[in-house]
Amino acid sequence: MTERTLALIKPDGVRRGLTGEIVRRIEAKGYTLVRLELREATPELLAEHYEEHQGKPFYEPLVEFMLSGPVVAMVLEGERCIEGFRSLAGATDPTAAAPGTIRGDLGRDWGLKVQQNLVHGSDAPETAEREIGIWFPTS
Ligand code: DAT
Ligand code: MG
Repeated sequence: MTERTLALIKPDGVRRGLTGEIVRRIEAKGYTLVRLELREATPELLAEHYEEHQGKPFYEPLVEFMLSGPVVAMVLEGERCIEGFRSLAGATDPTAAAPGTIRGDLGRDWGLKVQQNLVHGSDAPETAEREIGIWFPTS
């Protein structure tokens, strides 16, 4: 089934000049870029985006990190692209993420926990719809 997902290049990816490499991998996989924008997140937007993580010990540092620079927000489209982009991204911890994945090939632990893991991808159809609405309310 054709579906849409929200993908983000986090501030570490933009800062390290990996935007092109990450977008290249998405396009090489065959997903369509429906939206792509360089954006500054806000505390309000991130509170909604990371609603499920509010109250967890890593929540505040995560939000602070996500506010540390611009992010690239994208809407991708394709058959099973929610699962497919998560697979391209790799496991949450970039040190443990498999080689061949974005996090596994391009990320590692920089001494600031696993939050610097380059990308975000929605994890289910309901989450994707919710997150696309948060980042692209006009779509
Ligand atoms: P994912 O981004 O793989 O969907 P998640 O939704 O569980 O992972 O967590 C959201 C982000 O929060 C994740 O990309 C990095 C950060 N994070 C998760 N678990 C963490 C932890 N134990 N310590 C520090 N940061 C964490
Ligand atoms: Mg998640």
